[in-house]
Amino acid sequence: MVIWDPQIEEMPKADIQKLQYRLLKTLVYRLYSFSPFYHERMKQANVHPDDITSLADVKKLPFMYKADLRDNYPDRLFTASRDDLVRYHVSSGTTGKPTVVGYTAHDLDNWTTSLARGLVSCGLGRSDVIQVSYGYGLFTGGLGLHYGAERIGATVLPTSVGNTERQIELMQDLHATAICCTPSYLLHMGEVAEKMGISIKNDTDLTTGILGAEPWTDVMRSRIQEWLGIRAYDIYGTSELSGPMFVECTEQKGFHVWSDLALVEVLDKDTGETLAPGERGELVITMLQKEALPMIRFRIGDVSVLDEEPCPCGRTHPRIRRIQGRVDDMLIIRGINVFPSQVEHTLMSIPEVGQHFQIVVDRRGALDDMLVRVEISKNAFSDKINDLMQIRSKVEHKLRNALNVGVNVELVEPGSLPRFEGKSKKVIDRRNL
Ligand code: DLL
Repeated sequence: MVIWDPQIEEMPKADIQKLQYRLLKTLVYRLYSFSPFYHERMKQANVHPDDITSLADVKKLPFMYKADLRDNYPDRLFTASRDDLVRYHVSSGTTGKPTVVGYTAHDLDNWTTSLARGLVSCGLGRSDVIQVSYGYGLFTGGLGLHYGAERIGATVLPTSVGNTERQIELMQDLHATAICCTPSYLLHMGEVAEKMGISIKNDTDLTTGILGAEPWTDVMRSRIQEWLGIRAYDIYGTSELSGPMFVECTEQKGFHVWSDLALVEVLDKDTGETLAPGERGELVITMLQKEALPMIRFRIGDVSVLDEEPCPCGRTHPRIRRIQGRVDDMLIIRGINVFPSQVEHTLMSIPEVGQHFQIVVDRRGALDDMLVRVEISKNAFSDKINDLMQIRSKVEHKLRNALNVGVNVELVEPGSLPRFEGKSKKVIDRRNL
């Protein structure tokens, strides 16, 4: 079995924990001494770096939330100087403001290393042609996997998203053996290929899919594997951690969390208590080596289970199982994070829009489709079709700009959407994942 970096990946558990403790201690001292934000947070939580005397003491440290990044937009949480930054990525925040992530050269190197390990762990190497069909724009998926794939010596085909027919032609002509994209985009590709008279299973060299950035299930995996004739591996990460970081190994039973880079805890979302391996709870991650945007006890909002059982692949780093849901209401539409609060924020800034709206998410073919039904305000209500069309395109345009994903808008009469006495149900998700 090929392992990218055996010294780290097969390190005995006791040594990993010593290394983690050393890295945590250094990180906490650095942030307490040099970052006003972390200094203040630690003071409020009544914890001093000297109080961290074992790895378990990580529990004493305060949590961080996505809202901290929003409140410090764009870069007030950065702990590297502008001169040391070499890259930005941007992802959706919980309201109008996006989340900006900065990287030093060392951060990019560690991110690339984590993906190199992950790609090797699912069997890829120098002889592979890896088609990267995640977005390269401000999203982390494209460039992250691009550099990871180059690091292992594979040949990269950087197709990014869209232009699906051309993607399929290139996949065939350049003999791509692996594809990195969202599971729903791969399903869409499969359908488009069939319309072109091409079977991905029989007419291409594709053997491997590195699929993630959105929730999917093992049942979906079986279907994809059978239909497209590939092995499909889950890949997980978030912008705040750098981007995609963890890929399943050939066992296909969860992601190894590289412990020299990340310390993972699973907590009860309500009490904040640490749960034992095997118990389901909210993932909390501390990035042990990040320079530009360190994250301490970041409450990602994803639900999973920590698996400390030895893995037959030989890697000693713990695994987290497939992501089982969110603790908040974040939706993922074609791989892009969308918070209902962002939709509300945008709609409420448009005077022609009333108080009520509803989000309906569906699957059209293999792709997500988002419809926002919007009550028009009484003042703006008109029976002239032209006026209504103008308002509709204004709302669509504003939502597309704010969310980075195309949305259909349906204007409805004032008073026509359901009203609720208790919690309102603003989202109807009809996707059956
Ligand atoms: O989605 C990074 C990424 C790129 C992961 C390419 C995998 C492949 P964000 O846009 O910040 O980053 O979104 C992160 O997406 O908190 C999860 O809720 C969800 N997510 C990501 N991967 C998975 C997955 C990228 N494999 C948010 N399964 C995370 C379920 C996933 N949810």
